[in-house]
Amino acid sequence: MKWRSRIADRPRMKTFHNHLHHVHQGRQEMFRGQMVPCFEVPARLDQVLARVRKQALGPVLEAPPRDPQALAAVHSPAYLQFLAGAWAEWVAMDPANAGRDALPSVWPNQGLRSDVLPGNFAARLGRHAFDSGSPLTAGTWQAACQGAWCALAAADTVATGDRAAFALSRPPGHHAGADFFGGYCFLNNAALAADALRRHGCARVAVLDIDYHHGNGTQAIFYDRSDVFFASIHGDPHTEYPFFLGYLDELGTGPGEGFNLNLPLPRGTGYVRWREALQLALQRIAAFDADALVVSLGLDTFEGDPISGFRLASTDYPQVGEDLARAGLPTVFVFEGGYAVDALAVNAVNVLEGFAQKAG
Ligand code: OKP
Ligand code: ZN
Repeated sequence: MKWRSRIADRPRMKTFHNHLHHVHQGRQEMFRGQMVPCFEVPARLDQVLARVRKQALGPVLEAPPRDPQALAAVHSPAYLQFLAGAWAEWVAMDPANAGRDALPSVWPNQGLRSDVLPGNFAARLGRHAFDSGSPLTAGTWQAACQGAWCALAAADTVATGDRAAFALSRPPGHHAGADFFGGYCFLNNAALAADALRRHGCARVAVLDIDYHHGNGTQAIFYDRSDVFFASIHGDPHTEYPFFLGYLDELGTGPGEGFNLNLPLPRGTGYVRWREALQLALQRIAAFDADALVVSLGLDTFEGDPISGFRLASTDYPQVGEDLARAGLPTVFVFEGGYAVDALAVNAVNVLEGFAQKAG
């Protein structure tokens, strides 16, 4: 009966999945002057969840809802108030808006004032956004909140003794800042998890963002803090979204100086060079002496990703998980990007299985 004990010994990781994710479903995003179908689709999560179950990664759970006040740990009250009521305001402007998503068209940049908050809804939509590619829909607030509860549940689980947990949610979170959305992200799940680990008593928490795109929201949230170290490996913002943050010389500010690490790599980078960056980031996390790790797990580093430019193969991802496990830290995985829907589930679960096997 050797096989039986082997199954029983199989390392297991809890997955908290966002069971309400499908109520957020953007219709179209602005791309090169046209409206195109959204890349960030519900099938992404459905596929990953099915594979988590198929591979028996571990228990699949829903997260208990919480008071939205919990989101104020990383988001501003004004932003949360705006997001909670945005859909109702959008429809109140014109009943026909119920059949359209809200997208901003004006922003307080280039010397315009962001310290005033106009009454006009379109103006406030732009004030709290940084791109026109992130549709705000009827279910966005509800889905984003439930995603945040998944991240917080995963953090709680890890803080109370589990070696690792997986927050499987969409919309993603790492582009969302204290008071803005963008890059398909509304609430910063990874930042909420990191902050929760701090509150649970971890003195130092590292966030490692391995999504193809720089986690500008997470960086901004922790930029002046020395208790959360942020490291990101991503497409060089000279050519890659989000363009206006993610450069090597962004080191943190004030007490946070020295606690931010950006490792931009050129479009076209393959696994060998990418892994060197991963090793460097993990060395810095070890030097920081982190007590816990949050991984912003984007799988858009995959060679087949339709909107990204690295060249990792499906067979590389188990070793990514092994390398992460070697850091030896309690680890919360937070799902971010990855748009090659057919390969996404294999790639995501490959990382988690590589981790689980190495972590034992
Ligand atoms: C979110 B996450 C494609 C243009 C890029 C924004 C990409 C957001 C990526 N039409 N739009 O980091 O995976
Ligand atoms: Zn991404």
